[in-house]
Amino acid sequence: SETHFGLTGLAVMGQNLARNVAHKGFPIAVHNRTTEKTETFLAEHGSEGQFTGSTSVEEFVNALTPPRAIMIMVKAGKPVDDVIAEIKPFLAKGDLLIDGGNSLFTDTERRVKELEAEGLRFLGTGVSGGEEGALNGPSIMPGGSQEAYAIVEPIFTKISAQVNGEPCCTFIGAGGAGHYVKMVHNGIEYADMQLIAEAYDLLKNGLGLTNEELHEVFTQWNAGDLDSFLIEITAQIFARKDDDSDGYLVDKVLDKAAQKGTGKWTSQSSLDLGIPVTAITEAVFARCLSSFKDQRVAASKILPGPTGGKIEGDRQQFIDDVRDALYASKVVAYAQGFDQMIAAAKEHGWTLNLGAIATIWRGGCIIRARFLDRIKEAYDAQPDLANLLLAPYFTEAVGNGQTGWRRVISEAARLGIPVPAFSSSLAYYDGYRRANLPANLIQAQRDLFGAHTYERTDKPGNFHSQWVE
Ligand code: NBP
Repeated sequence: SETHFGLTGLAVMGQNLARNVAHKGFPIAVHNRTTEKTETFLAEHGSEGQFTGSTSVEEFVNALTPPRAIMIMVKAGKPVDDVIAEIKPFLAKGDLLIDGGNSLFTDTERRVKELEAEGLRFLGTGVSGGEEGALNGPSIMPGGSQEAYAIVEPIFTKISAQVNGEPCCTFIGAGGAGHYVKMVHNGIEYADMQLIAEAYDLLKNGLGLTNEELHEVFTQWNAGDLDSFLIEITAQIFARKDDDSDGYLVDKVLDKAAQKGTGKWTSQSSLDLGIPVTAITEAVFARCLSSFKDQRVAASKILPGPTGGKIEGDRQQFIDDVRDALYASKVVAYAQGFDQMIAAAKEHGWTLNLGAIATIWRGGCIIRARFLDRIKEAYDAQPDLANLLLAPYFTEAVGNGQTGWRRVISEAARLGIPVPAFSSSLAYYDGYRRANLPANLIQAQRDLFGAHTYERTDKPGNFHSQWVE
């Protein structure tokens, strides 16, 4: 049968997506800059479906019957522009290019405009789920034009993860909306991981739990409201013994967290929009601080503070408190991420369906979690919800958890255990629920030193005062 779909860039993600497409019965042409990779791929997986290999870009494009849909799975940034430039001369009007990498949304906005001006189509598509998701069903976030999406909808909705018979793929919005939403997804992933790491630190270094006990605690948490992929794999990590010693593997892993930039982009964009996205940003900074290993080792011998203290009192109570702190902070992290998407949609003229976004994050992706059903329900009930914290379910959940949340943060401060994401989430919560903040003083200061003027609580207008006689 005719082949309309092609994929170039056969690294881990590209290989697995190509196999996924073939497994679902769609014929597919494949290509990679380094030809040996294509050959190895076909030798290993060629029998899994209907593949056409190629040794040049021209041969690759010509293996496809128009309207062509070509997925690009190369490193984000300049490689994407290079690949587009190489493919373009062989395309016909109406052909579709799909960038499935983690591209910066502003690059995607530019590419959509440039290609559409030349009569071509472009979809900037977020793909989440790592290599396992790519093979067995990722969460897919396509953005660009609806008619471009219609061309690949039958393939994308088949290869994506399915939850309760619904595909984890939906058209996100115009221009760079798909990559924007994928970026926020990754930012939330950073926050989720940091919150789990803080819970781990408290339970390990505050309470003295062993890896076996941590495995038990996370396994139990995964059976409740916290049920999610990240909690599940965390439980698994604590059970893994080291191959080269009689200890556990997690204790042998160097405590320097790496990052590829999507968390940083989320924070940068939130600052541009003026939306407080504190949990994600603290998570990015926590990774930065972790990378200064040598400085931290040196400072640990110089800077005073409480060390080695332990949590006193009821152990199970503290474990439950940490669970509540984790859940409440997670709600705040998601509330902030969704707030950011609302602001970005306004800024860029996208129409985002937040309930649908929560729906496609329920499966396939790294932040998949039971809790996303609650988010979907919140937006279904109230599409113009100002903040997720105001949805009755979340108001109640955070309200019920706040006593433990506060206890955990006080204990962390007492023992000198850093919990930046827990505590900034609580600070956001307490700031957001305050009718009055001390910003009156800031306005007074600004007016005093810079004549920036201020508004009054008792009458309209802008005022300037001579503060000091
Ligand atoms: P990489 O991001 O490591 O990219 C490697 C691929 O890019 C190879 O096929 C390589 O070809 C090709 N490439 C490069 Br680099 N420069 C090129 C150029 N100038 N022209 C043509 N091809 C070029 O692969 P990945 O980890 O599979 O990720 C692909 C995309 O998916 C990235 O944007 C990534 O951020 C995103 N993503 C990854 C994951 C994950 O779990 N890894 C998850 C979600 C999204 P070569 O073989 O000839 O060097």
